[in-house]
Amino acid sequence: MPTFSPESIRTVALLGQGGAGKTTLVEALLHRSGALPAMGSIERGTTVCDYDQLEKTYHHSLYSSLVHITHADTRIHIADTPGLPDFVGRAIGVLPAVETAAVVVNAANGIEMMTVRLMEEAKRRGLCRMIIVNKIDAENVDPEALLQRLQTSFGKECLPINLPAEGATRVVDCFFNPAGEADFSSVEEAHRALVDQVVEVDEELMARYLEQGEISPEELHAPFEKALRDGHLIPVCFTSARNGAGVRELLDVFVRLLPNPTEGNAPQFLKGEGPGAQPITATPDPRKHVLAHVFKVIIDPFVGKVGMFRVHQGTITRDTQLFVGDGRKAFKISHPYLLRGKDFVEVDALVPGDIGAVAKVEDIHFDAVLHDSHDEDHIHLLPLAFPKPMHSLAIEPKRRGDEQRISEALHKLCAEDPTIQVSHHAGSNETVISAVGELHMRCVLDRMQQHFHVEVNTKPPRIPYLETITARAEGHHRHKKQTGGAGQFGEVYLKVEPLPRGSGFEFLDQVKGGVVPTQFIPAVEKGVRQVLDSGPIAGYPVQDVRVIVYDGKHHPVDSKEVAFVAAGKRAFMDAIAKAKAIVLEPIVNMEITAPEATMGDIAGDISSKRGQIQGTDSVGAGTMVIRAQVPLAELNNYQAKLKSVTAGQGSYSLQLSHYEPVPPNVQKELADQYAKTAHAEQD
Ligand SMILES: Nc1nc2c(ncn2[C@@H]2O[C@H](COP(=O)(O)OP(=O)(O)OP(=O)(O)O)[C@@H](O)[C@H]2O)c(=O)[nH]1
Ligand SMILES: [Mg+2]
Repeated sequence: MPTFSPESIRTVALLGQGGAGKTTLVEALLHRSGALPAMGSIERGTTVCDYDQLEKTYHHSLYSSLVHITHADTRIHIADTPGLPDFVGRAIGVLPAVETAAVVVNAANGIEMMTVRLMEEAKRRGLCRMIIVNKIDAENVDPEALLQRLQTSFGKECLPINLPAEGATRVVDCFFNPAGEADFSSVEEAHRALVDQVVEVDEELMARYLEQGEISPEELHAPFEKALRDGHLIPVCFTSARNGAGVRELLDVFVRLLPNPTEGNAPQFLKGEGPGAQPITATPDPRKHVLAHVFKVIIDPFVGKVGMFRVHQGTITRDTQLFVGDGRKAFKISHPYLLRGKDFVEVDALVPGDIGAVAKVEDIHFDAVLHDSHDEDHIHLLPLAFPKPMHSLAIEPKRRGDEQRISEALHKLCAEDPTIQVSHHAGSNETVISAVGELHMRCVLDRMQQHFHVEVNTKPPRIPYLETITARAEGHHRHKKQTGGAGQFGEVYLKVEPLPRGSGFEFLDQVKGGVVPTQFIPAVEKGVRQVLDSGPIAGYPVQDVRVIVYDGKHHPVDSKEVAFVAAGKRAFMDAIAKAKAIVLEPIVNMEITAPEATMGDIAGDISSKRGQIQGTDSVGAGTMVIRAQVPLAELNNYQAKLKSVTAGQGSYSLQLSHYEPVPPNVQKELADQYAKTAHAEQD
């Protein structure tokens, strides 16, 4: 396979709402370019990109996947991404690998939640953006109205490069050779609107345009790229992946109008950590040092670890030695690959703009920078904004003895997917998996079973309640033991006081005259701390308490550490029992994004969950954001609830805000449960 120069490479990510037709469009593009004799289909599970068994089961892409197409002597790398909200992290993950984000809109459904979200994300990342309106062949579509809505939502910069024609069986070009009849609007007008918009970025060209009335497409090339880079132009193309309308034209647009790696907005790398980090820009020059970024890792049970990376600088060949991040041990790329769905295609060299893969390199991890010189370490990419996983389940092995294998499987899954988190809660001895949503969670569990052959039982995780006190109180204990020879003696008087919320724990020594000798004070503190893990009401950790030891007694022979640990513990238990303890619950900040029409139902539901609405904002395209504070304990299964209220169009994020006392009835319930389990343990 020939090596292309960076100038003859294009990189595009297809993004957008689930079901918009991205995966099918990749089939159509592959077929049109001659790379596939016949198109596969989602329904039969035969597409190049959705090759995973779970993708075939769900009829949706769950992972991003890559193909490369040669068209008009140009190599086009295309990343197909998942459009379901749970997997948005995997779509966002590929953004650092491409110059252009092509957001695919379903002509039948119009602008949807993920359309808005991904348009925003691509803009934040500084990518060139274009919109592909797909499914123009479908029933009841109105591409004219949709084009207007795109302009209202994303700006007048959204201008058509072509328009549907002959009842959406083909498209007519409005840029290169504007001639012919479109199904709506005028080709001539669309052409003029494009040129008007493009010349605005170049004053000299604009003057000439006003004088001559026309500018050739060649002269428009450089200002076109600038307009894309500046977000001054968002080209719109129309396609039907099903009947092939606009597919060849889309390949032409990719080749002739999209930026090559030297024309796009280069991604921002940083050298060094923290606030002192210096921005550096990679130069897409094949002769310089290698700089590549790993944007995806998969752990295949057969092939092992596969890292997918984008080359930003330098050339990678069979002999290239590369370092992973700040690692000191180089590895040799013995086989540089391109990917085509699940297939590896070996190539001689990868140059800036190429998206390649390497297998069986253990040190490779997600977001790693690969380079070939010690001068290039401590380089990383500006971090991506991944959704925080908030859907949690506690797991335990179905089969005893599987603990180790489960832990290994989880470790691998986390290495692949930055939106999965695993934590272990010592208090409840629970292993908790957090995923972005219910479907994401189901896929994680399915994958554990299919690829790693481990099965788990799941249950909702315990809510991390806390306990605290609301009144001052005094406590006392005399520990005295006389068994045979040496005795044990220690006596402690202490006070407890409530502290402001979030202060934690304080321990003060105000003993006068050495009645409790200084060397035993740490023992008293140790005893007190033993109680902190398990509060008096329901066994949750105790917080925001000050303990002051002010008096006591010792014995010259029998006083020893154990005696004061025991006395401190008992004295603290005595005090806390009188200090009007309460249970605190975590309150989270919640941000719900959903269609405007569902806002009433959502707000009502939040109020019924003891939540407080703090504000709402419109984010355009009929979409609103509600901000609220809600007790975490009320949000079990919220994903399912929101899904039913919004017909799958809503999404939400959570963040811990603060702790508040639980209502008395909840406290009683927790106390009763605790009493029951404590009883059960005693029996
Ligand atoms: N009528 C019509 N149907 C299409 C077209 N393109 C795709 N479809 C159908 O739409 C459905 C969804 O297509 P996909 O290609 O899976 O959509 P996607 O954008 O990849 O969806 P996710 O992977 O979930 O993000 C499938 O049933 C396709 O056959 C089109 O141009 N016209
Ligand atoms: Mg897909």
